[in-house]
Amino acid sequence: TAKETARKSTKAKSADTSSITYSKAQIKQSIVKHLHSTLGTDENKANNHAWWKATSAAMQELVLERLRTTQKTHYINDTRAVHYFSAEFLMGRLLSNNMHNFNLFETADAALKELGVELTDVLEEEPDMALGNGGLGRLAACFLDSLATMDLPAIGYGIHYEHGLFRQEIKNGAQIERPDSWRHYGNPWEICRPESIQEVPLFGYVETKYGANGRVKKEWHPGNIVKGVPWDIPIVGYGAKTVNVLRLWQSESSDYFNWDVFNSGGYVDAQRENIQAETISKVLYPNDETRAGKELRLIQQYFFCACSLKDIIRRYKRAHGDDWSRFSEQVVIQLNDTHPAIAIPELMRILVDRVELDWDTAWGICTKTFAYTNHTLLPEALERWPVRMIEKILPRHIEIIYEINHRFLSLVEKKWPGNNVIKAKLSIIEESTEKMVRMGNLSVVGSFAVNGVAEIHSKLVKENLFPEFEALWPGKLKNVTNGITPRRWLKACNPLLSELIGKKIGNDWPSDLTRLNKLSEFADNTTFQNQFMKVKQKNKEALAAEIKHLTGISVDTKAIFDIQIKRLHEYKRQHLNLIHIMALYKRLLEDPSYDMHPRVFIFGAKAAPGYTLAKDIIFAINKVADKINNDPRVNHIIKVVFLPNYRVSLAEKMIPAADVSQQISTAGKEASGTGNMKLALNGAITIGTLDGANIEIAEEVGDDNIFIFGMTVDEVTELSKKGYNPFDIYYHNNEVKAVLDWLDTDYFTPGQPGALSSLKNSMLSGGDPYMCLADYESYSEANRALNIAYRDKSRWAKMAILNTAKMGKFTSDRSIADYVERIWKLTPCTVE
Ligand code: CBF
Repeated sequence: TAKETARKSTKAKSADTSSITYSKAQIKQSIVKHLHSTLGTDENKANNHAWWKATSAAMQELVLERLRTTQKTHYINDTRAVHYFSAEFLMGRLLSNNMHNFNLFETADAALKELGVELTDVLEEEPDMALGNGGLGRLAACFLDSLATMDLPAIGYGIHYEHGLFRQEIKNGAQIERPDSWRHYGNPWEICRPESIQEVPLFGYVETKYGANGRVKKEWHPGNIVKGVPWDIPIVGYGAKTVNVLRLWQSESSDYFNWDVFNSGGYVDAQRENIQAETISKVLYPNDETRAGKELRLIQQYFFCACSLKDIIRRYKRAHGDDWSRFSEQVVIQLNDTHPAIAIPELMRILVDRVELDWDTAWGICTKTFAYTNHTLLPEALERWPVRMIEKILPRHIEIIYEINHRFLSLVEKKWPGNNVIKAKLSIIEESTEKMVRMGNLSVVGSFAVNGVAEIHSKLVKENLFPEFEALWPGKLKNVTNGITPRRWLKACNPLLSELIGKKIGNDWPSDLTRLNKLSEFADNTTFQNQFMKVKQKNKEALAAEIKHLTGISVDTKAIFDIQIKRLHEYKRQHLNLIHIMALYKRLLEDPSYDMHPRVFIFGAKAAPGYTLAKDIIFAINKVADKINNDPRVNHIIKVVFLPNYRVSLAEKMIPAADVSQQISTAGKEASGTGNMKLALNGAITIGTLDGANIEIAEEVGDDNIFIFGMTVDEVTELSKKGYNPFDIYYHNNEVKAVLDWLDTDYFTPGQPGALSSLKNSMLSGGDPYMCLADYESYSEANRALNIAYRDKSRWAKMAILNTAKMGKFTSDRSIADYVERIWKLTPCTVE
């Protein structure tokens, strides 16, 4: 089974980590050496940043040695490899992760101590590599960790954004975006590989030529050529045997620099082209779940796909020359969402125009090479590009897309003769006022497998999004439930809990998470319950200190720490959480003896800069927080905290301290979620809807250990069909009415009545598209039940332990084992 594959391929490794013998003295010596000869400073002058760089350089020395052996082994064995194409990789920090994976964390800690330096301070110096928006990018990062851990030959391909996701500041309650400069002062992990630079054509026109044999030949004359410079980030697996690579492309102007303009004195004009080329990898589009629809975004997508394909082909040809028959045996390309879908026509272009294979052979290779993961059903996230835009930027690709579509529609005609409705629905080209290319349809047609990311989501992909594709190609649509790496999301981020678990059940769990299940045996044991909750308490104290440091707010660590961390989006319903907090506030004002355990509501979320309502919700959370936190009538019972600049490294501090995990999306909208898994793994109890992976979490932990509320997917569909009117609830539920009306006053925004009205409007006249009000009553009930459960210390401890114990399924090692078994058909390659 998939689980066994995961276990087998990682089993040896957990024992092997101990074989990495690198002493404290050696680490110390290496750090000092780098301080001196890499950074040109010394122990007396070095600040924490310099220590971070020197320590990273010392680690990188080990990493590169393993990288070399890995690459050599893969080359000698001519391994089949997965190539993970993703516009986003949300890596976070690497030093602590690499130390853990080398099993050198404690040794390095001791070495630095002897040098008079605190490792925890040094780790704080590392900027997050925030080359992603949220779940999709972080999933890619977890997958890279698991692939290396499981000794699977893999390479991640993406964009070397100069600026990752913006840094969020909060000014007077509102989000302000500041540029992120993750490599401003140099990044010790990346290696530039100028020897593997690629050139990428853009714009121009296509010439049709007729060969002597009557064969039509297409020649693309690009109007512009940019250079793709690869930067490699080594990816260290747990146990540090396999070190794979994440290759990120940076754009530069090509050598076709405009020398004529330059020589005739137009120095500045000649630079313009440089700047345009460099713009391609300048910045990550900060949208989660919405298409950007911008020319530059399409160019970014094509840019990294074209570079990556050339890179793959170069490597393939080194081993197989011009024998293309084995290409799809050696190469599998996973498309992380439709963002890299343009790789499909690009590979066709290479095979047909350059290699001169006939169409059918080329298409055969393509459709055995690509696989596609769908991450969302939200219509606004399904990419469609105007035909005219593709025509302009990629004139040859649009011809190829039309040809793919033409051949595909003949297949549809065979299956459903004369059915133009189905044809219009399945067509890759959408015949709207402005013709569009549907990247989802292109991805399904051009791939041999398509998967959703949780059981319910995959079911909906099959039944609602692509039902005809399922009929056309039964079995092509699959499920692979997401997962998270337990190395980062438990071992490294929660050392106290990891230690406790280790003492109780041994230290094999990071490479076989199902072993956590052994903790269930101790769920009723009072001593273990106390130990478990003591760790939670310590983690809460650490977070409380961080909250104080970041916001100045003091919180009671005996209160329930209730956490909602994720991108700000209406479907995730942070505003449902907020109106419920307001209702609690109101209950307390009206009845000071209202029975509730003190609770700190903690949020972390970035809103896309152009998403006004999302920013309004952040503003509202902060304004309500100001009022409640400063109201002596209630602030010993409720506190509300919005932690600015939510990112991977902040998540690592928040997650271990959570008592409650808010996973409250409208059923059917959250494809999977992965924060839900991280929080539960660290012993937080979920209050959530039956959406995405929450359903599978509920199955694992059992109904007694989760607070499920709200409508199911079917009930949501039913209600939409019937016609949902939020005013029905507004007029029948006094609490809902009072809270929404409160938003119209200036109670939370003194002197500015109406400053929070957009929230009320969205939930009333705006039609409440995500049905907050419909789920309100049930949410409020679930919160009551949660409050009662928390009062019973032993019951809560048992629930928390069982949440940790039952998370085995959600390791990304299991997800990867599923991909291997159901899609990639890879074999592990041990690196000696
Ligand atoms: O599959 C990973 C995650 O991807 C998203 O973040 C996405 O960008 N579409 C989804 O919203 C998450 O549900 C999912 O866990």
